Amino acid sequence: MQNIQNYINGEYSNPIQELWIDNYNPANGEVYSQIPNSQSDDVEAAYTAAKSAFKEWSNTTLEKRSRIMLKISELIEANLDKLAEAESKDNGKPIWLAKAVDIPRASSNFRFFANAITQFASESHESVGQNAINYTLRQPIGIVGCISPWNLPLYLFTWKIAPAIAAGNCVVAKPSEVTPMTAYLLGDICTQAGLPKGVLNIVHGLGGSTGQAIVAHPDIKAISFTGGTVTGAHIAKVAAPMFKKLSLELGGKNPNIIFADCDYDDMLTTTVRSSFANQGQICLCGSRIFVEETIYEKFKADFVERVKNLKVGHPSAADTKVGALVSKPHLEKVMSYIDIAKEEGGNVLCGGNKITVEGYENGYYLEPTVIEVPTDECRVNQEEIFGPVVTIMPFKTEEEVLQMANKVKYGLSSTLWTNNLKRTMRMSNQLHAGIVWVNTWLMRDLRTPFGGVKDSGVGREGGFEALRFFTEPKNVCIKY
Ligand code: TXE
Repeated sequence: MQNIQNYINGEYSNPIQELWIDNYNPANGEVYSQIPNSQSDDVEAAYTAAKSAFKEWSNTTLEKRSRIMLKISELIEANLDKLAEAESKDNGKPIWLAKAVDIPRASSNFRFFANAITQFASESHESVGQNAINYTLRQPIGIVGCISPWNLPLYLFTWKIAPAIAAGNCVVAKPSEVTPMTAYLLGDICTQAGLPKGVLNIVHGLGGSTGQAIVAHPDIKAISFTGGTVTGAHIAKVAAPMFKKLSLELGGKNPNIIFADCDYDDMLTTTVRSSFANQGQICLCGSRIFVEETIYEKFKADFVERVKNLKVGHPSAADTKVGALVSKPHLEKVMSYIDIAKEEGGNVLCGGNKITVEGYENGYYLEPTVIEVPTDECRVNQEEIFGPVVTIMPFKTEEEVLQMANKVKYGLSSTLWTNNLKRTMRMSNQLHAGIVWVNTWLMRDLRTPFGGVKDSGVGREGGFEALRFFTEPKNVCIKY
């Protein structure tokens, strides 16, 4: 049994009150490690370490910050196999996916922000006729909190930490209690890279105890959070009276809109991926598929055939396309939606059942599931399921599909398949979403703003948006 420890002031330590939580391997349902359930005293220790590091770190040259971050990036790459194995064991995702996407992306996050900070410029405004010049200082906030979820563990953890420290802040960070392992390993990598003690502090534990203590800490002045919408709303409530800066990246129920004039094969292949990548546990997955009536029956047949052929299996098997869901409660939540769909008159075209993988009978495996829904207003079409379950239904006109696409409380991403330029422009303008992909999905350029509208959150991450979030602008006006 491997015990995970907090990483505070550059050192690993047990939680002060010695409270521990079991950590499960979703591929076989077994407890394989224990993690701290840190309390407010642990968070206070992390805060104190961050505070004592802040003066020096915020005055460290950009070149030096950048050099250390590039070293972290290199070390993540050098530990690719070890980190990918840990991620896969913790999360249930296929190991090839962790190796090809999650861990390389964590490395890119540090590399990207190591470079971005050296290009981050602020504005100046000459007050013509008044003999004055204004310039804007972009100062680090101080101590910031980063709280991340379980679906893309190291990828999303570093997506917050990298811009935070690049901008000169010191961080108290909490990964999800469901997938703590790669965040734990990151501590050692930061030490090896020469990150000064206290710049990054990692406390493990439950949302209601550790996470709550970070959000409620009066001197942690900004919170960057990715997770569920209900949790995001709670965090906003706790943080509001303290006027904290908040970046909330929450859930999604993203439309995947397919017009008959699209490049069909490309669309079909990508739609399988956008539906079931990472077991459908990505906030950007296209979980509501709308297909133009004239190609609906053909699409339905082709899509279901492809989905039936997706191999569900142990995350370490090379041919596994769909691994295990992250946890037992999550599997149960996702399966409950399949029952709800049936009650609502949905037609399960394929999947819908728990799978037993030989040798791993207690793992959390579910067949990729496609549900044809009678109306866009049913619960499975409105609520975030966050698993390998998608809905499909036909549409007749652009106006009709636009209305259905927008008629949900979420607004994270949208995917549009068409070769009609005017329609692309019209629809991109009108879709309620922070991101619109046209003839592609999850193509990311780290310079672009990332985030959602409506219940998908507030604020944007990515590029200079993230550096703006993690700095306070100060206007200096000099009369001469
Ligand atoms: O997320 P939580 P859960 C969605 C998805 C999923 C649902 C719930 O629909 O089924 O959310 O998942 C920490 N104060 N997404 O319950 O609880 C928690 O410890 C401070 C979408 O697992 O939001 C973890 O570190 N922190 C999503 C993080 O918040 C708190 C990814 C996220 O956990 C806290 C994951 C509190 N009171 C789930 N309570 C996405 N946007 O990609 C919990 N946390």
